[in-house]
Amino acid sequence: MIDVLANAATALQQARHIVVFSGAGISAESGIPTFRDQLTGLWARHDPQLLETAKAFRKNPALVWGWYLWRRQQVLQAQPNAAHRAIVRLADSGRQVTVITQNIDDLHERAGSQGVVHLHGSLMTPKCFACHRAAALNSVEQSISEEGAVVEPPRCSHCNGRLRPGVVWFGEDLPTEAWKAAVQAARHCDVMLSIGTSGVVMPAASLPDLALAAGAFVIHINPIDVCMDEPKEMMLIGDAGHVLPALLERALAI
Ligand code: BV8
Ligand code: ZN
Repeated sequence: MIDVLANAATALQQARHIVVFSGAGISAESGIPTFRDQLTGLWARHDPQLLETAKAFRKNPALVWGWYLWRRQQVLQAQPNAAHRAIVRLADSGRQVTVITQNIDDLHERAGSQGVVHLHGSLMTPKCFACHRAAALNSVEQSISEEGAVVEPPRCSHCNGRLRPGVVWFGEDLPTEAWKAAVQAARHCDVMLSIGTSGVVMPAASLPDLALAAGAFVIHINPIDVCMDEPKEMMLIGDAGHVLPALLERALAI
């Protein structure tokens, strides 16, 4: 029986540059629902096409704004978990760690991670739908009673356009600098820890392939097997909040 944890620990020990690539699964243990989990997943209750596209916002801005206000409120009530904190310890171990996330929550930052690359934007950076200028965060001090409530988006102080969440919707390009930094890091890392992602949404899901093509090890952490069984791929089955601290303990005694 191959001790995958031992092999993963060895790869991590010898790594100088580590990329952490995270998805919704890393925030699941903080109480933030993922997208695809059958019952609890956001998409079990909502059609992303009706809420996560510019077309949806044009059609019903109050429904979409309410949806993101509800998600922001959930994130503000949540705390980083053991997986977010383990990544900070890894960076403190003197290795170069680049955190690339698909998540729009700020739990990596609240755990203490620096320079987090947000491929799909953030709930904390609203902007104007018309002039694209960033809006002051305090311009969205609205509370929302329950999921699905509609809330009229505030107006832009520059052009009076409607404010929108600073996230990347389907059909929208990723932020250029963020994508360039992510590709660069994936191509130059020794190990990529791919944590809590189903690997469906593009182009983000192509990053582990880029790392493998550049000769890096890719270590997946997920309760379900998402491995493509490439030679330098390893699959650690389990919850990130348990597996990642165990891996760091084994690899670096931290
Ligand atoms: C674009 C922000 C250029 C908003 C998001 C090529 C092929 C096919 C389709 C396309 C393609 N290229 C482009 C597309 C279209 C589209 C796409 O990929 N569609 C998919 C559905 C097929 N991509 C785009 O539109 C992208 N833009 O390509 O622009 C362009 C322009 C015009 C025309 C063409 C191209 C923009 C995509 C970004 C969309 N915005 N988020 C918001 O959040 O509301 S995507 C959003 O969904 C997340 O950010 C994330 O990326 C994705 C969800 O995936 P995961 O994070 O992986 O979450 P999921 O629930 O799926 O999985 C969770 C995993 O965790 C599971 O495996 C589970 O087992 C695991 N887990 C659970 N608990 C734990 C755990 N793991 C560890 N521990 C636990 N405790
Ligand atoms: Zn504006």
